[in-house]
Amino acid sequence: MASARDSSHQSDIGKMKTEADGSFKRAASSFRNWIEKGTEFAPEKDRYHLFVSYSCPWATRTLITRKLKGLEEIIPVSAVSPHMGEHGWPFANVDPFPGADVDPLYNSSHVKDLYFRADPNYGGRFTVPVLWDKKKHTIVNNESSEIIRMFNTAFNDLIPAEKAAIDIYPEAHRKEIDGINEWVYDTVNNGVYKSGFATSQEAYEGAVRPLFSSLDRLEKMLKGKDYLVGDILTEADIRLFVTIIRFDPVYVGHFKCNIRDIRNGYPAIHTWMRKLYWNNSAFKDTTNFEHIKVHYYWSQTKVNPTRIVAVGPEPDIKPLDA
Ligand SMILES: N[C@@H](CCC(=O)N[C@@H](CS)C(=O)NCC(=O)O)C(=O)O
Repeated sequence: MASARDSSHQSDIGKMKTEADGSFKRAASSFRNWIEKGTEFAPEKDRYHLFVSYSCPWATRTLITRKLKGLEEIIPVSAVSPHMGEHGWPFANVDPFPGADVDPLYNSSHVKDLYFRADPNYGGRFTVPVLWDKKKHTIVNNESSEIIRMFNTAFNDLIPAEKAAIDIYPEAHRKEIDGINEWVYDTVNNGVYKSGFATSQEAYEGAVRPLFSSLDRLEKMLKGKDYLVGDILTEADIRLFVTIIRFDPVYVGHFKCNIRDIRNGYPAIHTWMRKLYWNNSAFKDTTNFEHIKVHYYWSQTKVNPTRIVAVGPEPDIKPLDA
């Protein structure tokens, strides 16, 4: 169900404007419903569907949490092609790509078709992740930080006890997690985008320097530690991991985040990242370097007009004993 009106300013990243000072500001997500017992969005098996891109760090937060919590059977997933073009994210029926899927619900061509199905007057960007309700034929939520909180608790009655017991946002650590999330979001997760999408020298330096100050701070925090908060895996690790795993393959070159790289410049962050990746399939199986690299280098033509995909670094991630 495509809209008749021209929505290219919403879907084409090439038409996206930066602020007058050359800085990039991320728009807030617009579907913010909550899956909760006793509400119109009740937790049910096979009622919800998750649409993602493997390339997208925000979407990958939801993939990692879905797998950690053992929600694969409860919430099926479909992945788009990494070629985000003038119509936004395409499904495999219009842009076949290894690892990309078709939309099994409506055979949509693009993610934007889902947004217009949910709201014909939708005026925002057509972002992933999208958590879709098959019963109401609408978007439940398109904000990854909220989707992972729902995955953490809402379906606990429907999964095995050992999966229900996994808590990535434990009560006792919430204040600390919230505190870390705040500056990691602003300077690291979004900091790489602010650096890469900047269209003035000042805006770029205003993003890249705080980014590396935060990496320096994280390096100290992770020295000799497997996790950021306490000695357990929390959403703070998940939210940081998705940016760090993309750092050397994409952000160093494509987004000019090159004061240092992770593998040579940050031994503690590097070890933390490799342990999560190599020791936990929720991280490894949801990381697709091909989708990651092709998406950024191909789609963001303002940053990389030739669409040439950089070949390095080799390997994408080093082994644990390197
Ligand atoms: N706040 C959102 C951000 C999601 C987001 O920006 N996703 C990007 C891909 S990494 C996207 O789909 N962009 C499409 C566009 O802006 O056209 C979340 O965390 O879920």
